Amino acid sequence: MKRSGWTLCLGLTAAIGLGGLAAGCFSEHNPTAPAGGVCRLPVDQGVPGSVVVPIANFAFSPAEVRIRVGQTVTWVNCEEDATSHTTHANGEEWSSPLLAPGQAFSHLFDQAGTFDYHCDPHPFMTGRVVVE
Ligand SMILES: [Cu+2]
Repeated sequence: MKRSGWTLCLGLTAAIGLGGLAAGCFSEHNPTAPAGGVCRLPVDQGVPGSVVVPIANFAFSPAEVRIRVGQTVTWVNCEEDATSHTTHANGEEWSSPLLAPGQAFSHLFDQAGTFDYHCDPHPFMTGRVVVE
């Protein structure tokens, strides 16, 4: 029974290649390993065509994204500790609740423009969405 996980990894090797697989198997079998930038987006938040802005190390990265009218930006808190963040438009076009690590917030941009935003608990965290 314990070998089933490894069997799965071996199967994936063929599908995605040795490099990606080695990392995947390692983390899967070593829960104490650092996440190494792994940031999971909840399945129901994955909007096709949307742009994901990870929040990590007290920063939106990238700080500026360019999208087209009708696209969605999804922010996801990728902090590896318990730090919560928000994404809050300076012009009040959107305002997320506090996002704990692993949580995401999406906003659909239906108008062109330049939208600056910040994080409420950490006003030094700023970002910009340019909608063309
Ligand atoms: Cu913050």
